[in-house]
Amino acid sequence: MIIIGERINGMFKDIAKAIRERDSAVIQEWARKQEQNGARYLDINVGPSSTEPVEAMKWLVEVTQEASDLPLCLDSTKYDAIEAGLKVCKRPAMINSVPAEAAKMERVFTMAAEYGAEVICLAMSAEGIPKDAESRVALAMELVATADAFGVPIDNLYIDPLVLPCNVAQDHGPEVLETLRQIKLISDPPPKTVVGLSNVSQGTRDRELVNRVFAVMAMANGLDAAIADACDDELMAAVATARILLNMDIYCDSYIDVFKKG
Ligand code: THG
Repeated sequence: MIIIGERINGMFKDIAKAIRERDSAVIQEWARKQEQNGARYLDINVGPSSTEPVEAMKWLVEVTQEASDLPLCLDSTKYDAIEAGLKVCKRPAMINSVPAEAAKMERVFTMAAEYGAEVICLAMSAEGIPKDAESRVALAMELVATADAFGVPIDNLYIDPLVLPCNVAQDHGPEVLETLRQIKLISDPPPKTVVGLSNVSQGTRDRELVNRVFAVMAMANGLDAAIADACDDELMAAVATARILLNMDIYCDSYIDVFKKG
């Protein structure tokens, strides 16, 4: 499974402060730490409180790239900020994200085609996030068809069924897992899948345990990628172990070390 390091996000107080003070050292330390621990992409999100999201995104991308060669996952609902980030990305990036809404799909898929970017597609519409798997899959199909019409190849798409905190939306858990399974049946080749893993444990006790257990359940249902805490060693070990048990890697005594080195 591909880990997209979640930590460079203004939702975290230290990152919000670093963005305000333009303190590149804090950002670059998190970039290096996540890469060393096995992240394959870095999520870049200026956070909900940024007063200048376009400038902040550009700065975050630039300073992150000074510390790491990993591809970036530009995470914002403000498409001007995403575009500012794409303009300064040295490597093809991932756009995070677009819902199944016509005007937003046009804006995002046009950018994705122009910049050769991958796209995270959210199984939600203007009406919100549906509960049942069938409705989530129907939205995924709409996103896949629209991406194709704008010239974005299916290999560049990640469907996100949208994970909600289990303490307020417990009944969504099985629907998310079923969505992951069914996405693999909608086309050949199918799109990839991704979740925001830490959402599942927001407001719960022993968050790391909740995250780890959900990660392996989602992997058993075909999950390809997760925006997650790459610095949680136990999570990374659980993911490496699940890859062995799902026959995705060859078993050997040093498999966890091998996974960490990428
Ligand atoms: N799907 C997609 N993108 C996403 C999400 C998703 N991006 C953002 C988010 N969800 C994934 N990233 C995080 C990052 C942090 C947390 C959860 C998800 C988190 N933060 C602490 C909290 O809210 O309790 C912050 C507190 C602190 O300062 O320590 O849990 O689903 N496509």
